[in-house]
Amino acid sequence: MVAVQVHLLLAYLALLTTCNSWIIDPGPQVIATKGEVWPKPQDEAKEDGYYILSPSYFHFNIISEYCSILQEAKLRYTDIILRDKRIARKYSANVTQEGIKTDKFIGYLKSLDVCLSEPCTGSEMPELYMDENYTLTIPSTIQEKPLLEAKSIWGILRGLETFAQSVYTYDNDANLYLNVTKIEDYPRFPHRGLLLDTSRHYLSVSTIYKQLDAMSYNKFNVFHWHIVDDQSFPYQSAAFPELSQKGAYNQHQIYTPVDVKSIIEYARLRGIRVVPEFDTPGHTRSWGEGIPELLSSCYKNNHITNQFGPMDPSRDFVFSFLNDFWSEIKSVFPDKYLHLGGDEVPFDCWEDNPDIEDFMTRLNITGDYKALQRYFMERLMNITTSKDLGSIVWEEVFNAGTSMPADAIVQVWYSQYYMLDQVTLWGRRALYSTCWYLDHLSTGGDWKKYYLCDPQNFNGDAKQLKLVLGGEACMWGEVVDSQNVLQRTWPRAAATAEKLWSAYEADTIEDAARRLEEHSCRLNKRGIPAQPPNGPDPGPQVT
Ligand code: CP6
Repeated sequence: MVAVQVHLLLAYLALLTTCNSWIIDPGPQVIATKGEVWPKPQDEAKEDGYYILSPSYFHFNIISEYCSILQEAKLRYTDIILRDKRIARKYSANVTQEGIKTDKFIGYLKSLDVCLSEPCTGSEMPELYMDENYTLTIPSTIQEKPLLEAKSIWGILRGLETFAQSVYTYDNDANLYLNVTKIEDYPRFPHRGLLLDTSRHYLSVSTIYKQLDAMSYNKFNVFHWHIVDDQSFPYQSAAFPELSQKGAYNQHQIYTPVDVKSIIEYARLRGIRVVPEFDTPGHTRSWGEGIPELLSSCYKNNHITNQFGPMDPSRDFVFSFLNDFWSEIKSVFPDKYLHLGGDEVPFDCWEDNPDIEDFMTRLNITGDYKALQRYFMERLMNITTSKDLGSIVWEEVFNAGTSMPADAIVQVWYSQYYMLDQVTLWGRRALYSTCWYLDHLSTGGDWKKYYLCDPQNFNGDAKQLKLVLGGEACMWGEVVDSQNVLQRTWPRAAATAEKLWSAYEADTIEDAARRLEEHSCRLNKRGIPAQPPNGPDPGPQVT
């Protein structure tokens, strides 16, 4: 008898020490949703009536001319659904038909008709302003056919993602459920980007693939590849192999032409543009390892030092190099737009350099380093424009008063909304990033801060607001590499994704928190190591 009591006491003590929730009130839980889509569709009507996906028969029924992008997508999404179905087979033996046949149960869903109404050649490239609209109808009777419909292949890709997300399961019952739904969906902004920096730390090609997977699960459509910077030059150039031979961290941490091609193709199949950034004239130290003549030499007390500053605008060689370099980039990267950088140009090495001083005297801009910065970017944009390339530049280029081609796009990363007002007042198209710096960490739930930002929250007129093309979440590479970049990006970047895709104020923070709980879990199931979005309770409200 005593022995039993001791036993019980020990068990009770063990509970006290291991189950903290018995002692501490865990507070309100964020309960995950079921089958809610992230980012939230523009127009969605859902009903309680539901189907169960027929475990062994479910398939996508493609109604279109042969389209390789669509065939590949069919395989991917069949796989995503089948992965859940394998679990379903394991468990569904325990579920009786009676158990699920309530009055809301409509029937078993054997297929989804996927109808691409305009021809697809298979060689389409995603581009700015591409058509991403689609409609998804899961009808309320078995007489009608479930249908995903779009004019363009990009709309079909977005719709397949929505369909896969709409399918849900319950614990201990892994049938695949799908509610009666009618969705008409399209993006709010045409440019929805994620910046990844592969210079401060190298990211493996497989990590970039994972990022592209995760981007497609969030309907992002631009991979802004900040490929080189001061710290390393991993891009292997065919015309200038010395750049990566000397400027990469080592000869394993490079992107070969085959790697680059594969990444562009992987992105294309997911409706994602690859916009590479070769940032000049600042942030170029690694270029100088291979080709030192590109950079301005720094001077101290009228003596040359072994330090280098930004690219040297006084040398014609620099521009003839850039002309050849950008010719190669145009042939490697198919997107119409390329990112020219132009941010954070430090003037100190320009200031003490006698050749640059002479040059500025000749240009009649003595002492005006902003004018020199303008000169560099204008000459660079003459080169890119002559190659019929569109230019994206950081906000400093606009601030310096640089003349830009009419189709240039200005990316605001430092200033608040008023800069969007300025840029668009001058009739320029703009991208916003200031509020979406993923390398700035704060305690759990910091996605809320991203969710409260909106790139049209400034007092512009309708014409100005239309010039805001969207924005980008920025994952700079100083403190991330292949080991942690996915965890740090997801699900935090999902907040940006929803702001850029969904309607203005599409959801409240509280409901978004529930939906993001489900979405993170979904990313985990699909092999993306997203971190917990909320912590154990909703946390303090962000103001
Ligand atoms: N690298 C480059 C960076 C940054 C920029 N350009 C940057 C600056 C400040 C912050 C975050 C990132 N690391 N090339 C500015 C666009 Cl807070």
